[in-house]
Parts: sequence; structure tokens; C-alpha cells
Amino acid sequence: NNGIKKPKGYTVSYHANPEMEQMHFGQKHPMKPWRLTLTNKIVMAYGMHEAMDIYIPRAASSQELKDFHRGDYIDFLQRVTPSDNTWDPDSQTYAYNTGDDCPIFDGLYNYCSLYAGASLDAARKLTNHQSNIAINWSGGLHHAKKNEASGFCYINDIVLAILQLLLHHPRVLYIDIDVHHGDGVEQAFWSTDRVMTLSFHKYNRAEFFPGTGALDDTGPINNASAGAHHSLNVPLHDGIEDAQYIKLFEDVVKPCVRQYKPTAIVLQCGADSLGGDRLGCFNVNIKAHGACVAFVKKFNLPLLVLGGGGYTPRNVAKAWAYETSLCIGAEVHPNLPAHTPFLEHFGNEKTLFPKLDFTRYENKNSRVYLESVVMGIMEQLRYLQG
Ligand code: TV1
Ligand code: CA
Ligand code: ZN
Repeated sequence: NNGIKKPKGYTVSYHANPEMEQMHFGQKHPMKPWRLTLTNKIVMAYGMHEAMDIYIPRAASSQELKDFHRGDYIDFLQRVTPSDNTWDPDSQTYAYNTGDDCPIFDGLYNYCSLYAGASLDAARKLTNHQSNIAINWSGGLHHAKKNEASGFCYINDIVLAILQLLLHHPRVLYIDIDVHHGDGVEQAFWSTDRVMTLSFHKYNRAEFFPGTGALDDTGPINNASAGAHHSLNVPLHDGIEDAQYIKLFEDVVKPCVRQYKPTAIVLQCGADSLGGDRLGCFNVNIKAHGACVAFVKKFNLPLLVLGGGGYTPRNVAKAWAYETSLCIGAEVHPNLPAHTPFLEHFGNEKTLFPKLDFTRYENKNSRVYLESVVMGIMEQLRYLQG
């Protein structure tokens, strides 16, 4: 291998089931489970698997899925086939918000129960003290609701994993760097103070999915509710750049950890916040995206690392492989190993840190705007003391 060693006294577990990588959402659909194959090939080509405990996770049981989701919705996912999904003429949609964004494809239920099983196994490795960091790149599907699909997400594996952590942990901090708002996770824990949710995202109520996550949406308005001030949102404009993003992330996450004192952290690493993403609109490089992971690791708390969005597969795979190396604390050569499968797929950019396409989005985030966002977050955190 490349001399990558297991870190001493420190365990990283990697949960990946190749069965789900073969799934297809449909020809033109931006979600490509195949990006996970690409990620795993890079991880293995570097020999990173030598430094981690590798698990091929089982599928979650329908009972486990029902710990968050409504029974009739899970029964529907289990039963429905591409040919028999029924159109509801009243709402002009298919059942449970399936349709264009969330199509019914062959193997859908298997796909859902596999990524959920992986997140549950990963969470259990943390609560058993068998891992310090547990990674599931197939999870992080933050839009799924209790009784409906949303934004390419059917089962909310993040909510299920956090519920698992809450059996052993008094407080869990959820951090979400996907370019979209982590609305499903926010909604699930809106009225509790045992989970703090913190999402960084592009925000435009009318024009960018899902349209929620304004700076002042911080939990129930009623101060008597435990959840008040425990949902934090960092709304951003197009084109945010590396230095701004890293500073903002650190300026927000550090005081959240200091004030909230979580005993475990869940980090959703959606890679659609990278520059050049097919659906995203930020100008963040892979090194800066990874800097967020490295920063969170430094708190030395049990850490669940999840995937999420990411629609330019060659960049997603590099980002997640690089972030795997940061989790194990291994220095990897920036050039992809010559024996990496699918190397031809990466064209001229056979490096972990390609030049991304920043031409599509001009930076609309002023220094003054970002300072006002940090102030807004600090204001919420002041309510937590006492
Ligand atoms: C089929 C084929 C579906 C091509 C969907 C982009 C497609 C999109 C497609 C698409 C697309 C969205 C909306 C509009 C809701 C709709 C994994 C009624 C080229 C976590 C989910 C984004 C992001 C949903 C998921 C969004 C995640 N954008 N081509 N669909 N309205 N949906 O805007 O956060 O990354 O785009
Ligand atoms: Ca986000
Ligand atoms: Zn996204």
C-alpha cells in the first residue's frame, strides 16, 4: 500500500455497501449513486482501507425505519413498483411526494434500507465505543420527512442515526454543509433541545430548493418550548469563496460547540457546495470543503460523517476520498494513484484537487453580509446560557 497506517488508539469505521451503487434514478436525474463507486475506488487505490475498519452494512429493517417514518409511508415504499405508482388527480402528484425529484425506480426500497442501515450501523459503532469516527458516504439524505419523500431523499437516515445517538448522548450537534438547507433534520428536532441543527446553504425563498432556512428561523417562536434557539441557519448567496467559507464555518461552529457542549457530532458533507457542481452555486474548492471536516474532527467528539448531495461525480468522489484521508489523519499524495480504477474518467485532472469551474457564479457575499450572519448566530447562542 502507500504506507497508510491505522492511527494508534483511534478507530475510523467505513460503512459502504456496493449493492446500492448500481441503482438508477433515471437517465437525466442528477442523483447518481455511481459516484459512491468512484469514491470507494479512490479510497482503496490510496490504501486507506488499511487504516479503517471496513463494514458492508446490512439493510435497515422496516421496523427501524418506522422509528421515525410513518408506517403507511414505509409500507408504500416497500410495496410500490415503477409501473403501479398511482397519480393523485387532486394534488397533481404521485403518492407521498414521489415523482420527478423522487422517482420510483427498480430496487428503491432496497436502496433506501441500505443507506439507512449503513447510517444506523455507523451510529452504533460510535455508541458502542468501537469507533471514534464512523463514515457513511451513501447517507446524509436530509430532506426526507416523516411521511413523504422530498428532494431526492426518501428515508431520513440522519434522523434515524441521531435518534440512535440520543439513546446514549444527552446532546447531539448536527452540522450540514450541503448547498441545500437541511430541512428534514431541522423539522424532526425542531421542538427539542437535545439536538442542535446547523445548516449552511444557499438561501432564496422563491428560487432555490427547498426555500426554507432563513437566519431568523431558529426554532419554535414560543420561548417556553425547549427547541427555541436550537435550529440555526446560515443563509448564503451565490459564489461564496474558500477563505470566506472556512472563516464563516469556524466563526459559527466554534461558538456553537462552546455554548451547546454537544457530546456527539453528526456532519453532513454534501458535496454540491463545491464549485462547478451541476446543481450548486458556490465557489468552494475541495481543500476548503475538507477544512470543515478537519475543523470538526479537532473537537475530538464521537463523529458521524455522512454524504449528501453532490452532482458532478468526479468532484464528489475526490472530495469524499480526501475527507476520508482527513478522518484517518493520513497524508495522501495529491496525484491519484496510477492504478486507480476508472482513472480515464478524470480526464486531464488526475489529482485530488482539480481546478473547479468558478465561471458560472459571481460572488454575491460581501464581508459585511457574512459578518451580519455571524452576529445573528451569536445572538441566538446567547439565549443558551442559563
Ligand atoms: C429528473 C430529471 C429530476 C432531471 C431534478 C434540481 C430532476 C432536478 C432533473 C432538480 C434537475 C431540484 C426542485 C421544483 C421542487 C423542485 C441529497 C417543484 C437539473 C440532498 C434536491 C434538489 C437536493 C431538489 C438534494 C430540486 C440534496 N433541483 N433535473 N431538482 N419544485 N427540486 O427545485 O440536498 O442535495 O435539475
Ligand atoms: Ca446545508
Ligand atoms: Zn444538496
